[in-house]
Amino acid sequence: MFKYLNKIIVTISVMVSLSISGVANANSSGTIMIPTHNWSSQLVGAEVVGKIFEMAGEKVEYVPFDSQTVYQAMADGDIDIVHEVWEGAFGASFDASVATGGVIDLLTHDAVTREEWWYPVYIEETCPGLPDWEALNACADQFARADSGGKGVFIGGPVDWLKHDAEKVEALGMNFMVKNAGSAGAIWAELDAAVAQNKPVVIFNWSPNFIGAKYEGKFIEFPTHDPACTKDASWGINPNALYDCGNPANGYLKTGVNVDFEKNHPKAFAIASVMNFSGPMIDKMANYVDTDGMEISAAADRFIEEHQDSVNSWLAAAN
Ligand code: TMO
Repeated sequence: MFKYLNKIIVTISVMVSLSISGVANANSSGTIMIPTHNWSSQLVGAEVVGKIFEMAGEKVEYVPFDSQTVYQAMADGDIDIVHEVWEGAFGASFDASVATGGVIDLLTHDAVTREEWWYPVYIEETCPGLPDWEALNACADQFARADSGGKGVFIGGPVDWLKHDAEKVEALGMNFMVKNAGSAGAIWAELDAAVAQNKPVVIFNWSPNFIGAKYEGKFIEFPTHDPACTKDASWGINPNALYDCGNPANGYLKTGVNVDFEKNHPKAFAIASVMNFSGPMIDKMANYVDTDGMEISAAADRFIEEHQDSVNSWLAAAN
């Protein structure tokens, strides 16, 4: 009997904590659930948002979450707010969650975003015609590796960013293969190693981000994005395939919230409605961690310190 007591206690406490988090969003005394993802600006921003909500008297909890499935979770009420909805990576999942009626498209940040293939500028010396994608493709062999069968290697992001790079390569008939990095840090490691040896490399990158301050580089120019490109195969230069285009070059960055967020957390809702991040703010969030080597929570404190006027104006919305 005693042998099982521990297990029973553990089981009961798991059930209790599950039911507590299960009702967390159902009333105004609940905890605000904020997801954390796998790139630095988001991790810092999540704690900036959380700390500001705490200043207004709310309770918050951070939950590591897949950056695609988080949208359904927000529609279901398990997540309250996603403060970095990048159009290129998450627009489709976000739109689907808004269409369920469970998510509100609350705010478009001032930050304008781009997510795309990117190279350090010295590559232009050996590969003429960049940043055009056909020029890149003509130089594919320069980007080949021992295990790539003669194809150029593109270092993509983690798979949950769902960039459709393999489909893009296929649709555009490029002589490239996609190697997905396991983390944002793994992309920067590939870039650092290549730059140190002056070797060709093409990686997934985005803006705003810290890396543009570290190395001079450019995004590859693919055929200009059009919403039809990802929905209608007949659109674009390949009449039989989706994704024969680049990502949006002037993408949005949005905040989305659960449909009951206003009812459950009116103060946090009021703050989130005006908490607008600029491009340089997102740059800084990434930079504190990726350049300065700060811990996430300390970086969030520093952001708040260095943006006291903005933070105060956001907090004022709760009063
Ligand atoms: C989703 N991201 C900003 C890493 O491209």
